[in-house]
Amino acid sequence: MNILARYGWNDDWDKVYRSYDIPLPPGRITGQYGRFLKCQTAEGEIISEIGGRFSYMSKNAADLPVTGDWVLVRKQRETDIGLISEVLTRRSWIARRRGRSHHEEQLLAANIDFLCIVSALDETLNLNRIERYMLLATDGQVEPVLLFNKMDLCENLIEVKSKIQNRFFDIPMHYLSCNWGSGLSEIKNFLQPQNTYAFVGPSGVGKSTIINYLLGEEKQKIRPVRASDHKGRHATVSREIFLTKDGFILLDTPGLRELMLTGEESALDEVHTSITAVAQHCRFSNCTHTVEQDCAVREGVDKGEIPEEQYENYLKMRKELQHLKRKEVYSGSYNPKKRWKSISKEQKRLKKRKKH
Ligand SMILES: Nc1nc2c(ncn2[C@@H]2O[C@H](COP(=O)(O)OP(=O)(O)OP(=O)(O)O)[C@@H](O)[C@H]2O)c(=O)[nH]1
Ligand SMILES: [Mg+2]
Ligand SMILES: [Zn+2]
Repeated sequence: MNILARYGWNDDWDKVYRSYDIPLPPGRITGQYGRFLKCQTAEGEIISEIGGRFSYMSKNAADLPVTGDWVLVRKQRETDIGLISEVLTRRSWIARRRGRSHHEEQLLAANIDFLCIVSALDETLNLNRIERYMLLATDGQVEPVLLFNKMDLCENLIEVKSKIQNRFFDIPMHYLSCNWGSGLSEIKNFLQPQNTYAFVGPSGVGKSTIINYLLGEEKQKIRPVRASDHKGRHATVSREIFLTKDGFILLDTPGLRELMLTGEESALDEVHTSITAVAQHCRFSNCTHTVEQDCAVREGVDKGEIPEEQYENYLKMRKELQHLKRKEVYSGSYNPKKRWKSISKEQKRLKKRKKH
């Protein structure tokens, strides 16, 4: 298999590439280090930077290349440093808002097939936070997978598992302990070669430890968590792609301190599927599930069919997204993601049609 295929290149990408009609070779960004990007091409790895004209033409930071992007790159003869002149249209991405007062989006990675949302089964476990990460996935057209690590630290595993199952019954999930070495072969069975898996989650949950295991070597730095507060000390500092011998493409990310949401309110329906399903039975089709009469969602919460904690988190996340929307309308800001979204939706639609 050629080297680009090992990094996820396929016929679909070839088609996209041809449509650009630019006589430069393609490559995949496998790491970011300040202003330099590591770019894997058929001829090998090229340390690259963003071409001046390209960076000038980009209206938004989100137009610039990130780890996982497929780009067009030209090696400069004098320095051997590559110049990136184009980012091929992204098929999927993960993006968050830069900060509380910003609504500018920060792209964390692109062209991801599965988002592995990692949690630790200790006191840092937070199901509300998992739902926030799930929004990241659905909004970026990525399939979420839940990984629950540090099983060895969980004292009431049966109880915890049933709570998790109750909340995330329709999402693939795996339990593991890197310390015991259990659950890891199950994950290997789940992974598919030539697919890109991004590992996200708070610092210290064991993202890099899992990746090291799958690599079969200690490529990734890990650091013990502080016993006092179970917080990691940010061992991983960059977003980087690793290829395993089995052909899995793994993208490690540093733990996020805070996950500011971005995206469409409609993406919430895919995260909170149990609420969406019950909401069909509300009396009003535009029910907000707060004050209306005959609200099936609130009834579901009262009857214990929808966990109260989930309902509260749904409202909170919705409020955050609505607030963001109002700000966006007010400032008339341009969201470039919408452009990629419509393109990639169109691509998916065409692909589906082809299959039938
Ligand atoms: N008890 C226990 N500790 C684990 C397990 N997996 C990883 N750890 C430990 O958790 C600590 C943090 O692991 P990392 O892999 O660095 O965590 P990370 O999620 O990559 O953290 P950042 O890179 O900071 O985002 C290390 O001390 C690991 O040895 C596990 O299954 N059980
Ligand atoms: Mg790490
Ligand atoms: Zn309702």
